[in-house]
Amino acid sequence: EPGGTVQTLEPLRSVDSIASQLLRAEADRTARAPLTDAYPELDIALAYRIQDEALSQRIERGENIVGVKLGLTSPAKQRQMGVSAPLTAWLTDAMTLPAGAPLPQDLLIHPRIEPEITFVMGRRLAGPGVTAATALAAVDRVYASLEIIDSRYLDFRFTLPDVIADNASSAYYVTGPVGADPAVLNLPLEACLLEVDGQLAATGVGAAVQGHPAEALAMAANSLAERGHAIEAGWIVMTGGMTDAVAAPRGTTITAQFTHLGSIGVTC
Ligand code: 0L1
Ligand code: MG
Repeated sequence: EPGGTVQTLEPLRSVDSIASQLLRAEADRTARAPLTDAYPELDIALAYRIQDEALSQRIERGENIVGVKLGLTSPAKQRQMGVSAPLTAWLTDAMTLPAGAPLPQDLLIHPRIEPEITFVMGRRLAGPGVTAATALAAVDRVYASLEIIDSRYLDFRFTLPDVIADNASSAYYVTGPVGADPAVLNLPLEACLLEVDGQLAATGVGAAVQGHPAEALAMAANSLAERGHAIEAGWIVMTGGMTDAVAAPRGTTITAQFTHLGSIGVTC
């Protein structure tokens, strides 16, 4: 074939090795070309097999699953990344950044930060057929959070299957100080101001996340069910960035102030 750069992905042999390559890029802080440059036939189903294999490798090295996150649930994030559908990815305890802890820049490639509404589940939630109302009824507490994302792809350039395989650019997350009863908050109207070094950088509301963050939670339960997974009691579910993500270079301070869910700051 002229050019000869397009290879054929052999799924059964390649899932393990691609998952290892992505975890290696993370450990080595080396951004790489998107998988679809070499494997244009990578589809969403195979991308989730790579994501799940990478999770198995994380568990083998001692990490514990603490929940799931959604990505690309808001129009702002979909536009920013040029991707038009949401996705789910895994959260482990290695991704937890305690409040007040500085961002471990030495472990990151090109971090960005985005504000999110995060649920802590009181009950197990299993699709299919989960609605926003049944999803919200399974929630114990709602928190503000900041997600630190760090794509393993050069310049955050990727397609939907690429970013699924890369666990939705997962790196760290910080949870805010207020755990509210979801029944007392109007989540679509819960607003957030995102500031970089005290300057307003972006604003968002809960409605940016699929109209209501509980819609995103229902979507996660239903799409995980297609792959045989449920959202377990005690897990956290991050519902997706409410605004564009902002760059988090060393030395900046990034703060999110929420209407009722308190403020969170990260020193980068
Ligand atoms: O919350 C989100 O929408 C995260 C999306 C992850 C993909 C990315 O922007 O790198
Ligand atoms: Mg996010």
